[in-house]
Amino acid sequence: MTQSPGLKDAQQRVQALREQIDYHNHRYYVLDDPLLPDAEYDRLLQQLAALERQFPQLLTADSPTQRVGAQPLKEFGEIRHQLPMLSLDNAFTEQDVSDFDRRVRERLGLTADDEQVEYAAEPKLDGLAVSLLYEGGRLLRGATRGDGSIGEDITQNVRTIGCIPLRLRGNTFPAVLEVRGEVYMTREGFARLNQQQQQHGDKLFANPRNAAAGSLRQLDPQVTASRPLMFCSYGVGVVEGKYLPTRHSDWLGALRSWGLRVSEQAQVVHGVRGCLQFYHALGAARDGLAYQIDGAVYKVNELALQQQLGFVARAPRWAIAHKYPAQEELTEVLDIEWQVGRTGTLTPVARLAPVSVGGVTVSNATLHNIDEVLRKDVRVGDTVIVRRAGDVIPEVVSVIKERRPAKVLSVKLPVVCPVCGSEVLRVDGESAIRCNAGLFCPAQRKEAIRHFASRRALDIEGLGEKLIDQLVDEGLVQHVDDLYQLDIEQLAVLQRMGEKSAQNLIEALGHSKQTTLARFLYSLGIREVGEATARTLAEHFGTLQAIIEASEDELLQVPDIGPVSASYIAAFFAEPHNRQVISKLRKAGVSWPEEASAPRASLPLSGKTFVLTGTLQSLTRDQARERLQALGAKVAGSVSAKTDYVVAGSDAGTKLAKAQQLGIAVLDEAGLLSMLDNAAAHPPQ
Ligand code: 9MJ
Repeated sequence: MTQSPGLKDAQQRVQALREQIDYHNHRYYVLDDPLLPDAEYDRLLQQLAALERQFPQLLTADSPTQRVGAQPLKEFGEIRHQLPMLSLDNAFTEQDVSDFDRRVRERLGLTADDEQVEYAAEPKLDGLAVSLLYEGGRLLRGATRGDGSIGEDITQNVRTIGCIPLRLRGNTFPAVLEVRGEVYMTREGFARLNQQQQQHGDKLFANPRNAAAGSLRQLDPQVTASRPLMFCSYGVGVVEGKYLPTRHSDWLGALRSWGLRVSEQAQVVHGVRGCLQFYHALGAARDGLAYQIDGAVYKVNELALQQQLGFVARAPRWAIAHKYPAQEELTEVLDIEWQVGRTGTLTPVARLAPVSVGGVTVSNATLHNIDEVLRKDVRVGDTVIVRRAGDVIPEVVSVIKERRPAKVLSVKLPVVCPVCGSEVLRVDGESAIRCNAGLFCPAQRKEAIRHFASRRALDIEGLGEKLIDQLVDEGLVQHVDDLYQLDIEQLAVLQRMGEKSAQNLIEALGHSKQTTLARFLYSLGIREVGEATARTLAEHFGTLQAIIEASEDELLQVPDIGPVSASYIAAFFAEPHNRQVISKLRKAGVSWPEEASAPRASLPLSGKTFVLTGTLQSLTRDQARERLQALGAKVAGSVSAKTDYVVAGSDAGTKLAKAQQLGIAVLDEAGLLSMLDNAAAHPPQ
């Protein structure tokens, strides 16, 4: 708002803004369900900061504008933990877990076979244990675990972590509450951070745990603020209050209700069997989690029983960490080869002496690209650390230089394509070496066919790598459209192909012809067009013809398509050869249901509902409504849970109050104008 409010107005506005910001912060960080675009959130913060500058008497330490701002420290102060911060004993085998459970039951006198202990089972996050002290719901202090008795005062750093509330939500929290949990970094955050570090020529972090530790122990809170840290609570320390939960699992629910993040995987289980089931299910889900975990934790759920069990030395008797096998191992590099990918990129691959990593035998690992090979200086004969993380291809992490035999040669970079012998090019500014022979290069042709047939593309069952090798090597298939010209006689004479498999493949080819536009686009293997982009293109344009005819400018209007993808897409369809392949595929019967209706969501504000209230300075309400509607928005008369934004001019009344109550985004006039300008300039989200 542009008019200058009095102190009383400002006070109300400041409070309302803080509530809104806290609300949206909570949706973003704790519920993983953000409601506002980042730019909108930033605008709210800026409005608040402006008011606080104008009325400094309204500034408080728990204002969301006050997360960063403290001066760098010379050193961290010490904090003595009132209750020791315990660590956990480890279990490595099922037997260890069963022994733990037996000890628990013996101590509790639950010796009958049918007397099972109730456990709270949780993932064990791989980060740093941190204690947060709240008094009257306000964050007062943050501390590292240190040696369990004395930790470091990292208050100003924990304040910068977005998912740690500066104020607890609601009014049921205890007067004094020490929350304990883990500060960690997601895999994605870690990858992004390392990318930035590399760009700035700064040191790379070896893993998310080290990155989290390094980021948290910064004397300058500005640095911590720039790092993607997260916090997940898993327990409490000192608590003073009434009506407190009596089970660990209920504490987790309470912490969540007060606005703290807790694990979504946490579960109540019964007995050893329940624990092991949890361990295996979590193990199966592990690679798909956004963050690294190194085990499961089982805690006796009843707090009264925990008390009875007590602790020994540094670890409680009522909990144990059940570790997963290591995901990193040492092995020897037998050779380094270069593989040619679908787009001609040469990828260095280390052939390794087979080694079991986390239960899977690894004999190849990627070295990513030429820069990585040079940076890590991996050589044939070296002993290296290999890591298997998730579904991703195992990678060489680093070389143990001390174990390098004498006289090993550094890697020779390829000058010709190992498959077709064409010269390779290194594109300036990129770390890729590329064979530019395109579909002349059998490796690229094979990869293109493999991609076309893959499950998420045309899903041609039975058309595997070996078969594609034969089809290309025998000259039966050059381009993907040739697949649909194959007949049983041609196929049946190939190795490992009887009449029956040939018949099956022909049938699978037949089935594959019924597809969707999105799958078809994805199957073409256009650079930068993954599944999501293919889907977006299909939804936006509706027909293949419209995509083929789209100019680069039109492509740029599509959400998530940037200049690079737009130019690849346009170039792909401009190439007569590609158009020919497409037309042959269609002639062979490849088809999909054409979108009957007009393309969906074609306007930037489609699907968004606005409510206008109060007086605007620079345009009338009717004008505002027309501009919103022209961009696809719906403008409603009253505020409800379906409202996305309330636009509040001056003298806004009950509608504004209702919006704030429902946690609906409120735009002032400047916010509306900038949203209209943005929407007009940008495609829909
Ligand atoms: C981790 N690291 O995820 C505990 N932890 O409980 C979980 N650590 C813990 N619990 C008591 N989930 C001491 C440490």
